[in-house]
Amino acid sequence: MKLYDYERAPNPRRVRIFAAEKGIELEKVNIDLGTKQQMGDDYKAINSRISVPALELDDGTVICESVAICRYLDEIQPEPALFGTGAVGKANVEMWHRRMEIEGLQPVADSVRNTVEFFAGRALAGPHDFEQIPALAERGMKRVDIFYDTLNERLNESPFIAGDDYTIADIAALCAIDFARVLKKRIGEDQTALQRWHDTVSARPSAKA
Ligand SMILES: N[C@@H](CCC(=O)N[C@@H](CS)C(=O)NCC(=O)O)C(=O)O
Repeated sequence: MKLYDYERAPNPRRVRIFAAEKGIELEKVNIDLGTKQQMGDDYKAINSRISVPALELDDGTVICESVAICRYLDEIQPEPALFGTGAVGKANVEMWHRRMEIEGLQPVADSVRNTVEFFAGRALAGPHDFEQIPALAERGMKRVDIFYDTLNERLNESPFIAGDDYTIADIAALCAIDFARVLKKRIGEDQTALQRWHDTVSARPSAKA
């Protein structure tokens, strides 16, 4: 299996961490987003939506979308159960994971892509070009501040985001928070539960995958 990857990007990192937690080794193929390699014909033939990650199976099947790739990896290697267990447990992980995507990854991406010069004319990943909208960046930063506060409150009552166990919700949140460094956003000194959680999940070997 080949993972089309870019080390500094948050979405491929979600897959790398997930695979590492499962003990699955993936052959990594670097697609250099810094030189816009994703827009070249070679990569377009693999993923016409010109984004990473993409997972190519040995039979040539290509799976795009980081969560779809994680779902596939979870099917071939169910342990540890990073999507939760049982009807309520799975729904709970899904709920927290969606929140981490919508309330964390999305506003960080809005802020980064609507401010950083590199993304001028490319405010959204994908095959269509969009100009930056500064108001979206401003709203994104407010939402990022709220995200950190909400997460800190949650982690005051729970060791991990979805409860007692490390799950895909922790992976999404870690990738959002580490990507927010681009915005010079840091965990506040008073956000001690969030800092404790960040230290814990960052110390797992998978965080370096
Ligand atoms: N929903 C997609 C998002 C993928 C995505 O946005 N990938 C970014 C890197 S984190 C990308 O490929 N960007 C290429 C570009 O900006 O042209 C997923 O979860 O895989």
